[in-house]
Amino acid sequence: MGSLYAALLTAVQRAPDKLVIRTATENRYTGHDLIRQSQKIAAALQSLAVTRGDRVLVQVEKSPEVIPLYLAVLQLGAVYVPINTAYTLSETDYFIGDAAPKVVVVDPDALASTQEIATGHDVPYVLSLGTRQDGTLMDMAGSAAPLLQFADVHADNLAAILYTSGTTGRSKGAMLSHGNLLSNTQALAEAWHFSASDHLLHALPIFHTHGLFVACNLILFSGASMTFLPKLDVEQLITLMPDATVLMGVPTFYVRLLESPRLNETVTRNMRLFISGSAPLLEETHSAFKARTGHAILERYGMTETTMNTSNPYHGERRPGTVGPPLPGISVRVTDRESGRPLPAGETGLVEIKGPNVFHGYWKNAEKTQAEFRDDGYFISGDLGFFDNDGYLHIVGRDKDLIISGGYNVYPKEVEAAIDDLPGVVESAVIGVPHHDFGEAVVAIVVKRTNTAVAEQSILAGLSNRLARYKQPKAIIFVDALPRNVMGKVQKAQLRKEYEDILRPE
Ligand code: MCA
Ligand code: AMP
Repeated sequence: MGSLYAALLTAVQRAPDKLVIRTATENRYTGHDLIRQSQKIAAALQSLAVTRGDRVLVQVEKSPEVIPLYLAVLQLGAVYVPINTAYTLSETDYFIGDAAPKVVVVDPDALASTQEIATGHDVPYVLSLGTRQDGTLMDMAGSAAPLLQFADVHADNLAAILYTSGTTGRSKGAMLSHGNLLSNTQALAEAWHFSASDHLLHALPIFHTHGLFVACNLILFSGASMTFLPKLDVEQLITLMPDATVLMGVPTFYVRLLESPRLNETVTRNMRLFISGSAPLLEETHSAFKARTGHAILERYGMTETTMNTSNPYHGERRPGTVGPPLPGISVRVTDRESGRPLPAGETGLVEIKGPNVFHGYWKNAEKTQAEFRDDGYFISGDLGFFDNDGYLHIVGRDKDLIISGGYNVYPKEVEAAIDDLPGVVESAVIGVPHHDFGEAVVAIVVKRTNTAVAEQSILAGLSNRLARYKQPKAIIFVDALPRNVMGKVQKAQLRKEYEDILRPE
């Protein structure tokens, strides 16, 4: 197994005239055009001396043009580093400093502000890419002759670094190799029976594993096609469903689809597969969807560090509330939290993963990497679960202090640190509470200094330039003191219980 790029190129070249990517209104790329455009972008990047191992950091709005850019980076053997467009400038500053990219690509509107940050980190080039095939990168590619050669990379060479929030400090970059991504794509193509006749409705962001690797790699590798939609719009999805075969989404997609009276068996009758992941799908969502459409949503389980680990079966029972057995070639075990001893079926412990999908460590962070691997090579996921007697994995909770809101991870420590820095705040505790739409939502419990005028609005205003919108609390509660145990540790479980209904609809 070698280059992910070579595998995707071979697959796309099989049907050069086929329309691979379209939007709701435009036919954008045939296989031939997609490859040609990526080769022109590769030539443009090469003219800036981008070469093997160089990072290319990309923070742009979703558009079909991002796919040839991604392919171009892979073609050069460089490392693709996608960043959430919701990040504030101060968050972006950290990622640019940490990744030390040779090139940063941003939205045309963000060019000047990013240039300033990038200069501070000695980044040689900042280019722009807009959603209307515009920007300085497009200008350079337009006049470039397509680059036909591609880097002869090994399976262990890095293809991408994806940042995932850290439980203690700042986000860590998960280093994913060509072998990681290609092996997982092959495993998913087989497990989910993907073929050239598939058409995916793509409404996820493309800066995370789910929307980029699970969705796009799989479509290109299968010689299939997709409709690229800028964001989730359930009415648009339902309108497009009769011409599609697959949807991938986070649980919020399915909760919102069910809110539409137009969702029924007729509109979904050409669909062969609805896939859910990134956060737990409630059993009630699974059964309501089955009752309304006749389709059993296929739930799978993954992580940025490992891409996909387990999946409910394509044929056979898709068991609600479980994430299914391990994918072929991947070992998953459940161990005792303290001793690390593997546990039998039925007993809950830490979920650990080993296989060709498991990442190569955290970028510039050997210490953290070492802490999260067992001596025998298993990666400690930080999720808690158990296997049932039929080998289906049940994720029952998290050992890590993590909130997953609408499929986005929020690390309470990061939000607490930002709140605690604000004037008038003594301390805070950030928790996730049930939310009908996002699954979990961020809530902050704050202790303020006596006689200060700190209010919910002043805290939100103080956070607005520091934290991406999805990390900001949906509610702020003021208390006199945080509950602590004898060791002085804040009792988050108690807070979660106390405020579990705070965001439930009346
Ligand atoms: C938007 N907002 C959110 C979220 N999204 N707040 C909390 N959590 C969120 N996820 C904010 C907006 O800024 C806005 O704030 C308000 O909530 C309402 O926004 P809305 O228009 O409803 O949002 P949307 O554009 O419809 O987005 C909701 C969404 C989206 C469709 C659930 O967040 C989404 O696409 N999530 C998918 C994330 C994803 O791809 N995760 C995969 C990670 P205001 O109005 O106040 O400004 S990869 C992964 O986890 C692993 C590897 C895996 O297994 O896949
Ligand atoms: P990320 O750090 O964005 O890669 O998120 C990975 C985390 O998402 C995992 O460690 C799990 O906690 C969670 N996750 C992903 N898929 C599922 C699922 N189907 N059910 C429950 N949790 C999930």
